[in-house]
Amino acid sequence: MSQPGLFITFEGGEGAGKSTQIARLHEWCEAQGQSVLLTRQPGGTAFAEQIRDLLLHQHDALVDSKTELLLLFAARAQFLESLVRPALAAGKVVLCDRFTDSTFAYQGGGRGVPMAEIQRLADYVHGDLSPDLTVLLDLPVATGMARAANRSAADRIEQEDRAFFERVREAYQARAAAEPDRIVVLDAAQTPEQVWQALQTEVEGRFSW
Ligand code: Z5A
Repeated sequence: MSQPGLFITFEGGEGAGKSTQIARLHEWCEAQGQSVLLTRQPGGTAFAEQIRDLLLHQHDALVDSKTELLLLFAARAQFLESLVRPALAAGKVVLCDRFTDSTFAYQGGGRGVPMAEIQRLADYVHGDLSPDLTVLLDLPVATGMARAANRSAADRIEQEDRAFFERVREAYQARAAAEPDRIVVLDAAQTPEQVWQALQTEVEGRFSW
């Protein structure tokens, strides 16, 4: 879709450093004079943040994978219509911590939901909207889990086992191989400064600000 703004999404497994790098890019974009919307998935609006709570908190009942998928896309539909599309139309740079590649990786790769079903929902909910750039921070699962272990208690999805996160990583890598123009893969095992240098080079090379 041709729009005045730019839509940049960040993806990766546990502890890949998305929050760290997105914060640096946010600061840098503003220093270039860009107006930035920093947001996340699931969530981003008050309504969608309530769906995020439902998705990430522990529940007594098992959450069926179809229910999880539909809640993710319900939150996403609200988020796109009320937040992202207006921001892009106003010429903003939208930086989003996770988007639909997460759904292909976690629900598709991790849970085994058929990719074609996810694609059908994505087509319906996205319409003609697609990220201009997706930054995939790729990291061995064990390294990411060790980093994540140092922070707050694991949420419902973070409690999955290592095999789940290996499937997530493989699904991300498959998507990057299928869409090399949109998805740039950065080696997230480097230091934060090295990852940032690679990210800045990529952004500067693509967008003329
Ligand atoms: N989910 C889903 O299943 N389906 C979907 O469609 C969507 C999401 C959209 C959201 O979790 C969960 O929802 C997520 C997928 C699922 N669950 N899992 N697993 P979230 O957004 O709350 O959390 P997260 O996305 O998993 O983020 P994170 O694990 O907290 O990590 P991060 O943002 O990528 O990393 P960070 O906070 O920047 O860094 C983590 C730690 O590592 C921190 O102590 C840093 O200081 C450190 N760090 C960062 N970079 C480095 C480097 N380069 N070297 C060493 N240490 C570093």
